[in-house]
Order: sequence, then structure tokens, then C-alpha cells
Amino acid sequence: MKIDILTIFPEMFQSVLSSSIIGRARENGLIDVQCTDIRPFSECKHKNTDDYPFGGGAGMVMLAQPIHDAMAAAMGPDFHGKRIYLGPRGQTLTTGKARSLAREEELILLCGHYEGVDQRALDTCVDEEISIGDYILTGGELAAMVLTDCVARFIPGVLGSAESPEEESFSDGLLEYPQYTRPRDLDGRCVPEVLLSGDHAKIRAWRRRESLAATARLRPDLLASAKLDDQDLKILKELEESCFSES
Ligand code: 4G0
Repeated sequence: MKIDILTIFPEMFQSVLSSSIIGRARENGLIDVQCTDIRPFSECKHKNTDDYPFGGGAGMVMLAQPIHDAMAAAMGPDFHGKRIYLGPRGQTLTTGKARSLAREEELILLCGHYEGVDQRALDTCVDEEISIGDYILTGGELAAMVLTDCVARFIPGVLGSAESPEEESFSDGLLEYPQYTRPRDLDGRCVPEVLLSGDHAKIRAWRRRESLAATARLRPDLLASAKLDDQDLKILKELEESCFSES
């Protein structure tokens, strides 16, 4: 998978995309992430990339011309993929969306700034607008990093063979069970006995119950679309009853 990020701040990406799992994936050639600086494409005399909005109002609007030309350069002669604009009007990024984007050959991410981008550049240079959540950032760069990280996890080989992107929170629609490592006893706070039992069926059942309990308590809204079997429903009923008896 190739990801090309169009931005006026390419230096923002260097450390984030060279560290940890994404850094390793790039070294191993599993993902090719590049930044294209929009500014050199500006045909203005001072290489401006923004201007005042027609009709007046606060803030600046990014010029269509440098974005259009940077996009053409990033696409090259035979582009196969999706061109995504990170902005607050887009559909919210989800696990499902990330999983499907990971199947694309190439992504081009356009990072907007100021009050946005000239609508004509969006009309001609963008296939889809995606938001990382209902809040405003000073620029699309952090959103592009979030999307890159989230999509990369679904590319085969990016996570170690032991980890699976499908075993994590949200994949079956539930929150994660609690994890423990050494020491067994931390100043009197002990690891749950079942995890030391070696009984893998019992451990699996305990973890499922903890996931269901955490989801019911912290994100009950997720239960409506979670993948639940009859056993899960029975556990949820038990949890609900024990919850009532507590209060
Ligand atoms: C486009 C993405 C881009 C328009 C980008 C701001 C939040 C997100 C930007 C605006 C961003 C997100 C209209 C303020 C840059 N903020 N939620 N900021 N306007 O994904």
C-alpha cells in the first residue's frame, strides 16, 4: 500500500510515521508513506498557498491551484486508489472503514488548513471526505496521521504474527478485557487467580465476561451492534441482575 500525504507541513509527519509499528512497517516495505509538500506547486510569487475568502469572513482559504497541481503530481499517470480529504464534514472513521481502505492499492490524503480549501479543488481532486471525530483541529495533518496508523494495522504483516487487528476492541464490537503482567502481586494488588490457572477455557470465559461487563458499564451503546451469542446474552442478564442487587 502506498500513502501519499499532501500537506503544507510535511515536517510534522517525520517522527510519528518513523516510530514504532508504522516505522517498522515502512522499513519492511509493507507500506510506502510519502509526503508531498503543496507549497512548491504554488504559482504565486511568494509561493502562497491561501488567500482571503470571497464574500468576506474570518480566516483564509487554501488556493485550488497548488492543491490541484500537487494532486496531479502525486497521482502520476495511472493512479489506482482513493483520494481522501480529512475534514470535519466527512463520514467518521471507523474500524470497518479502515479495514476497507487497507485493501486499496494507493491512498492520497489531503490535509486542509485555515477555514478549509477552495471548494473547486475538493470537487475535482477528492473522492471522499473523512473525519476522525466531531471536533475541529488546526489542520488536517493529525487526522491524516490517525487515518494512516489506523489503516496500516489492517495491512497483512504490519502487526506481528501474534497480534491480530481483529482481536482488538471494536472488532467484535466489545471493549477489551483487562490485561496483567508481572509481578503477580503489586503491593498487595494481585492478578486475578484465573489467569494463573493454566485453564485456557476458563480464561477465555473470564475474558469474555470482563469484555461484556466493561462494555455494559462504559459503552452500553456498543451492545446494540455487537456480535453476541446466547451465552453472552445470558452473562449480560446476570451482570444486570448483580448490578441491581448492588444498588
Ligand atoms: C477542513 C479534520 C479542514 C475544514 C481536519 C478545518 C478536524 C478534522 C480543516 C476545516 C480539521 C476531523 C471548516 C474548520 C482542518 N479538523 N475531525 N481541521 N474547517 O477529522
